[in-house]
Amino acid sequence: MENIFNIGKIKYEGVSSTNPFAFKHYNPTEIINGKPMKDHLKFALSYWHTLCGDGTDMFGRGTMDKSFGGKTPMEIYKNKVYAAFELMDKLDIEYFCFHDRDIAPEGETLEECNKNIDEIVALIKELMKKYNKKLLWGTANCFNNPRYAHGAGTSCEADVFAYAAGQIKKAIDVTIELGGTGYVFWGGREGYETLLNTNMGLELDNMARLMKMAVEYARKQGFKGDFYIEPKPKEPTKHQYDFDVATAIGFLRKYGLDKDFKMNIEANHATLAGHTFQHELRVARENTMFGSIDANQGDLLLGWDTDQFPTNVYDSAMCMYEVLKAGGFTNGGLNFDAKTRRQSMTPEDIFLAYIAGMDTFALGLKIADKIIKDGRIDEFVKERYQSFTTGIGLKIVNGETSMEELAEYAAKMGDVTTKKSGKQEYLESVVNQIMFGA
Ligand code: XLS
Ligand code: CA
Ligand code: CA
Repeated sequence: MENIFNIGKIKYEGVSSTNPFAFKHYNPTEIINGKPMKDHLKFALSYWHTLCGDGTDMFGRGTMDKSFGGKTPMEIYKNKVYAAFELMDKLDIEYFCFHDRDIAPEGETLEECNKNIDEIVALIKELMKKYNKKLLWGTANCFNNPRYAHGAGTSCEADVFAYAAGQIKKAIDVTIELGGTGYVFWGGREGYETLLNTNMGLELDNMARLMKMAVEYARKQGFKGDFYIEPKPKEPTKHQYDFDVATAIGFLRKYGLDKDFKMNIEANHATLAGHTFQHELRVARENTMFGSIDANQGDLLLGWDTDQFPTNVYDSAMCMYEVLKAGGFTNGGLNFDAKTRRQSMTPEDIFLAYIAGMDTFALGLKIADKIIKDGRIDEFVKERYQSFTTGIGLKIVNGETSMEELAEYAAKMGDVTTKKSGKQEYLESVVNQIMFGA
C-alpha cells in the first residue's frame, strides 16, 4: 500500500514560505551548535494518537476513520503500519513509539495477542528497513482492558499482576527485536480512587517488584537502552503514584531502581501536576534523570490531558534550553504524544499538526541555542550565587563548617539584609529580546 495520503514529501522552505505543507523552521540538516537539527530534536511519531486516535470523547464517537481502507482487524492494523511509515517518510520523522495494543488487534488470550503482534512486527521490521526508521521506545498498554480496572502492577489481584507481567514481557521482547532504545512505564491506572480501599504500601512495593523483574528480564535479553517512568499526577485515576518527577525519583531511589530508570517527561502532565514543563525538566536534569520527552501541550483553562500539538514557542524554547543544558538526548528523543482536535478530522490535519509541532521545536531549539550563546541569563545566575564561591560561602559548600561556627560568624555581623535584586522582569525581557529582536 502506497500513497494513502495524497500529499507529497514535506520540505523546508524557510520563514517566508506560505505553503501550509512546508517547514518554515525545521531544516533537518541545518547545523546548530555543531550538530544537525534532526539529531538535536530526534522527533518521534506517537503510534496511538496518529494511527489509532479517532477523535472519540466522553460525549461523542469518533470523527476520523483510522481503518485506512482495511476491512478485517488484521487488514486494518496492517494498513496502519503502511500509513505510519508513509507519514514518517513524508514528514521526515526518524523515530516512532508504540504501545503493544496500538500495533495489533487484541486477542482472547495472551497467546493470541502475541501471535497478532508477531505478524505485525514482521511487517514493521520490513518497513523500518525500507524507510530507514527507528524505534524510540515501546510500552505495554496495561490500562485499557477492563481487567486493569484496579491497576496492573498495583492491582489488588495477583492474577492481574501476573497477566500484566506477561504482557510487559512480550512488549519488552518486541522493543528489543525492533532495536528500541527505551522502554516506558506510564502508570495509567497505577494509583487509587479512595484510600478507604487501598493498601498503599503493598501497591507501591508490588509496582517496584514488577519493574525490577522487567529490568532483570530485559537486561538478560541484552537490552542496553533506558527504562523510563512517565510521571502524571492523575487521570485516569484520581491519584497516580508517579505524580511528578520528584515523586518518581523518590520511588526509584527507595527501591534501588534509579540506575536503570530515567524520566520520560510530558508537557501536559507537568501542567496537570501544577508545574511548568521546564520545572519538570529541570528537576530531572538536576538529578541526572533526564531521559526523553513527550512533546505536547495542555490547555490551562481545562483540567485534563488534552494532548494538543505543541505550538507555544516560549515553552519549546525553555524546554530545549533544558535539553541542551542536559547535554542533549542520548537514548531518548522528542515524541509527539499529541492528537489533532476532534474538529481537525481530515488526513491533511495530521500533516499540518506535525508540521506545526516540528516547527515549534525547531524554533525553540534555535532560540535556546541563542539564549545560551548570548550568555546574559547564565551569567546572571552565576553572579547571583557568587557569595558561595569564597569565604564562609565556600566553607558551607565544601561542608567545612558547623552550626557553632556559623552562629559565631552570624553573631559578629549584626543585622544582615539582602540587597541583591532577582531581576525577573529584566531577565524576561532578555528572553523576549532574543526571541523577537531588539
Ligand atoms: C497518557 C500517556 C501515555 C504514555 C504511554 O496520558 O501520555 O500515552 O505516554 O503510555
Ligand atoms: Ca505521554
Ligand atoms: Ca498525555
